[in-house]
Amino acid sequence: MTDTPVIITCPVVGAELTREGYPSLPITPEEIAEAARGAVEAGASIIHLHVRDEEGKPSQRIDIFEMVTKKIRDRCDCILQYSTGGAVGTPLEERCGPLRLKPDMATLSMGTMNFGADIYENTEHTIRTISGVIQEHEIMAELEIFDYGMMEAVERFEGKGLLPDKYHIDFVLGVPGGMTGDIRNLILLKDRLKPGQTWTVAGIGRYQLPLSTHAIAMGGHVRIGIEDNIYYRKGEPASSNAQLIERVVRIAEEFGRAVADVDETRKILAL
Ligand code: KMH
Ligand code: ZN
Repeated sequence: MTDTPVIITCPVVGAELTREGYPSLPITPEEIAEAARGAVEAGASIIHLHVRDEEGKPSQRIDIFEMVTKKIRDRCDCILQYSTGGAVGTPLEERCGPLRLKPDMATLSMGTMNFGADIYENTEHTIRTISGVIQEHEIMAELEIFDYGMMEAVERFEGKGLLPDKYHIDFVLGVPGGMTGDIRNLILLKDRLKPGQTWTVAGIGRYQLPLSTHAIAMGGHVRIGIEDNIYYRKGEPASSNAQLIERVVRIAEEFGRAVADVDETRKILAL
């Protein structure tokens, strides 16, 4: 067991959820910033950020990212990780747009996949382009791995010199179309990592709790929040991002791992 503090990343809103599906979904800049503040108070040091437009629709508009960033920065100290995935079907140029605001981190999905009934498109051109913009703005990349082939793609792209020199890895398990959150999948993926590579696991839906627990036990880090899972337990919606985080903090304590603050997170990720 490692005694490295656990980094908690919180995806506070995501792009897929609606108020119909989750009535207390944070949507306005004010609500998203408040949700981020609550998540940071509960133990998150990284906020994975999507934003919504005036109609509550997922958006990659730069002005909204700027406004939400300011509101979060006014409320709390955290590492901001912008989504470059956006929503399924967001044009590539829009996906890259907010990166000109130079967030601390940004996501980079490593391949195309079925995403429920849709297609989440990340062609070689998409990956090259987003990776290029991330490097141009000297942003720390988080590679999003939804399937085993994407782990192999990391090596392929790296071999061609197309990835940033250093990056963090996030295994996103349980999206219909990608790998499930079966623990054996996490073990398989982790075994493929280079020595010393930092990693997080994001369990979707019912996989969130078991995968978070295993990541803590296996020396990894945890992504936990409403974008990935709206339930605290079967049939009981989570009251907030913070409620989900508080449970992970308690589990980490039981395993003897502290929760990383922002400075510790920067050190662990060499940000
Ligand atoms: N909304 C998904 C289609 C990311 O943030 O980089 C993509 C996503 C990944 O959420
Ligand atoms: Zn996301």
